[in-house]
Amino acid sequence: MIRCKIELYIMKECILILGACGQIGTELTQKLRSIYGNDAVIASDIRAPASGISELAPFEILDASNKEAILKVVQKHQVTQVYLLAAMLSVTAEKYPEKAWNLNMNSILAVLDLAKEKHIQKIYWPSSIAVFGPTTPKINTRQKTIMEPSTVYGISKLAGEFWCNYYHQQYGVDVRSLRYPGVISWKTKPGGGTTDYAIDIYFKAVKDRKYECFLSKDTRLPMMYMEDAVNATIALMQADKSSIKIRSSYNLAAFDFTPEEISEEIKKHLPDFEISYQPDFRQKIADSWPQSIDDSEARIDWNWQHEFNLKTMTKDILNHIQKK
Ligand code: AKB
Repeated sequence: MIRCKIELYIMKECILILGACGQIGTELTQKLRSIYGNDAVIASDIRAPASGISELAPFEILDASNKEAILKVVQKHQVTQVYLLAAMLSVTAEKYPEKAWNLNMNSILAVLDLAKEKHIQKIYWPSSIAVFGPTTPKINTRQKTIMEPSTVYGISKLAGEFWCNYYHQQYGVDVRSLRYPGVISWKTKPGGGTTDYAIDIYFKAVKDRKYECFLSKDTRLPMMYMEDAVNATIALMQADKSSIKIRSSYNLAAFDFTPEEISEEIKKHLPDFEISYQPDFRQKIADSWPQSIDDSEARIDWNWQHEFNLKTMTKDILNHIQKK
């Protein structure tokens, strides 16, 4: 009788986060470390965090668009998965179109190539509602619809989505992506986004009891609390490969509101809060995006469910900022 000895090698996951000091990167790193352990999640960014490297250790200084530098870190730590969060957002990208295009495109192409060359096994890359444009139907915007983005950021995200799908079809790369709406957080502030007003408003409400909004009072945009965005990201990455039917990027939604509606919600906690409106160039960007998103594919394919709404999010954020 021939005896076959089957040895099972269980590969330990090691995750590299590119852009770990940013708004989403900070909270995603914390959550992934609570799941996989500190040493299994390597944080990285173009520069050291303001609070000092030791707090984020293990930490690497890394340019997300430099493929060779990423490869060195991948090999050093035997990285299996990469979460690429480094990007230039909508407002900053309009100011520096070339820089934005280079960062947003070179980083995703570098990581896709590393997966094609079998250095890494899985990639997470965020897209955005910015892939839609002025000609897209605005209410309950579907997964597949007219997509003619009018911003540099949106063009780079839509091109990135096509590249993700291409690398999956041609080379079997396991890349997963979500089209984030405006993500609202209180731990780390974002920089250079159009939806950032919905974060600043809470800080100004607590500190000054007034806020001047750069969007008009009836500008409705899709939004989500950070906790839900982080949970969605990890759920997508942990989902069985066979359940991921969309390899460009999934629509993702929780709720939507206008500046007037968020200010009314804040007033329930801080009755003397006042808002005024001074729309600027960012209004045009906001006007080009959907007002609400249909994310039924994400809910069906990998059971996405959000938890927070405007009311519960506002209560939670104000509690945290007031304690801070
Ligand atoms: C931005 O406002 O640029 C981002 C986004 C919607 O992707 N928050």
